[in-house]
Amino acid sequence: PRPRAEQAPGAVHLPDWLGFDEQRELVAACRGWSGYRHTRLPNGGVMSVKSVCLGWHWYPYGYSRTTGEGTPVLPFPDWLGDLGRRALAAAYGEARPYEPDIALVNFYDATAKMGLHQDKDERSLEPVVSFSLGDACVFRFGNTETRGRPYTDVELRSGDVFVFGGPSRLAYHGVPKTLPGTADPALGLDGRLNITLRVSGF
Ligand code: MD5
Ligand code: FE
Repeated sequence: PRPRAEQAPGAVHLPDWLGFDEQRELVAACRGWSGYRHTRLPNGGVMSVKSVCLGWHWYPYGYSRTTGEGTPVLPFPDWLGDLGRRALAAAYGEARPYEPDIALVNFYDATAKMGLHQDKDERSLEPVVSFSLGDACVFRFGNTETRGRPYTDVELRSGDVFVFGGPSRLAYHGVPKTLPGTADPALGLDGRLNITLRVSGF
C-alpha cells in the first residue's frame, strides 16, 4: 500500500482516499457537467486537456462568471465543498474552515498533458484540493522559484487526493503524461479526470 506522503511543506498526497463507489459517483458527476472544451492560451496555443468549471469560469489568466460563449457557469455544489473539507481534514490531520467556490475539472485523453505552471489566478492562497480519477498519471511537483529542477515525479492514481497548501500553494507543477489503460475498467472512464477545488478570494 502507498502511504500518506508529505511531498513538501503543505503538499500532502493521500493515496486511495476515495473509495471505489465515491470514484464512480464523481465520474458520473463529471459526465453530467457539460461544456468541456480546450482552453485557448494567450500565446495562441490550445491546451490538450478539455476543461469545465463550476462556480467560476477559468481562463488564463483570470476567472469570470460566464463562459466564453456567454453561457452561465454551473453552480459550485455544496456536496463538493463538503468532500473538499473532508479531504483537507484527512490530509492535515485536523478539521479547518475551507470554503472552495471553484471546481476546475480537467479531462485527459491518452495523449493529453499539462506543462509546468503555477496556479496564480486565484486571489486567495487557501489550499487547492485535487481528486484523480481513471487513468494514472505522472504528476510533476516542482519548486516555487523556477519552472525547472528540482522537481519530484509522483504517480497519481484513481482515488488519490493531493492537497496543495501553505508554502506549496504556488509551486510549479504539471502532468508530463498519463498512463493510458491503467484505469479499472469497472470505472467506465477512458482517460483521466482531475477535479481541483479552489478558493477564488473574489
Ligand atoms: C491535473 N491540474 O492533474 C493538474 C494537477 C490545474 C492543474 O494543475 O491547474 O488544473 S492538480 C494539481 C495542483 C493544483 C494546484 C496547485 C498545485 C497542484 N501545486 O501547487 O502543486 O489536472
Ligand atoms: Fe495547476
